[in-house]
Amino acid sequence: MKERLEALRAEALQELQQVAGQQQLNDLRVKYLGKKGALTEILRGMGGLSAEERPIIGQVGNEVRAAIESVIEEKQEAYRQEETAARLREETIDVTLPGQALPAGAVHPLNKVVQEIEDIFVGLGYSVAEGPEVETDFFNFEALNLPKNHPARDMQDSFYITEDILMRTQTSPVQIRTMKAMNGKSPVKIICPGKVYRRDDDDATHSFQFNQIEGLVVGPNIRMSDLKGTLLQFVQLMFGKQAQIRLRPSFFPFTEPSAEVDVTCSQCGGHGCRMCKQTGWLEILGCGMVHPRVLEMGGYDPNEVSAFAFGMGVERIALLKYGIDDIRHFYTNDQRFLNQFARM
Ligand code: 2U9
Repeated sequence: MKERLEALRAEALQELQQVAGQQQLNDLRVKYLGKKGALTEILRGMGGLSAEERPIIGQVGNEVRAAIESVIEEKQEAYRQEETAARLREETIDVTLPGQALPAGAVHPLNKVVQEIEDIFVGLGYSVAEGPEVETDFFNFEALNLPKNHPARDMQDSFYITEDILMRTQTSPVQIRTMKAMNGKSPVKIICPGKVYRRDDDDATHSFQFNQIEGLVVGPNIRMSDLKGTLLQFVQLMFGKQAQIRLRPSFFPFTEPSAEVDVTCSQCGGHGCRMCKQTGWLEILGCGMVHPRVLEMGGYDPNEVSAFAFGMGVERIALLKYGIDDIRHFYTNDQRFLNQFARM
């Protein structure tokens, strides 16, 4: 039996030396080491051996199995390495080939201006607050001291959805909502960016839908001088250190006193030109001290706190900043217009 085992080893190793391919290697594994293979077949005859012979033949059997297994494993490993090398050769990428240029998108100039204004006010310690574009009569008008018969509430001026629900005409309802949510706590220091809707005929300076940013600061001893200092700071960060402002008395139902704010004309530096109609000034926003009735409506005691507010149209700021003459450029998405802002 020992001779048969040794002969089997020699035959197997000989055949394995000439193996060609994984499939054949597998077949040889089955042929020699499988359940019905040659080795099992020989060892099955061990039942007829004496007690002394059995362990000796058993050991030879194990040695033969180990020798065949070791060569099979060696061959298997060589095939694996060959396969990996072939895959690496096949999947090699030439990193020096030129890439495919994809057209890059860019932030829309209006959103750019919004981001810039937000950055300035966040730098001054403000938070950004947002709210719904579909509003109730209470938040859009009533709470802002625009009672039922006020001319600004004319059906002709706003987009009404029902008698009590409309598209907001300004972002001020967000400030009212924020004040109410604060439950009389101060300070409040927010800016509210967003789209607003008015029934205007579209032209170079008007649109039925446009973007606003309003600001509100509530706290003890908030004064007009705080408002003016804040706006000067904003204007100089937005238009440059040389920019100056002036406040002209005005009227809004939600602020008292109220003012309109002009900035020195960036075109002529304040000397007078066509753009500023020879005045040296350009109007950029409205502002004022929040009306005591509005403070009450927001849940504050006007004897304990005061507040300032301001509001600006983003399109107008963008027109002035970039010297554009028609806001309709912002809405028509002409690539030749938009591309000018792509890398600004
Ligand atoms: C609350 C109290 C007061 C916001 C203000 C203006 C003045 C203003 C216009 C600028 C150009 C609107 O886009 S525009 O047409 N806005 O002049 N807005 S004060 O006053 C508020 C807001 C909220 C609670």
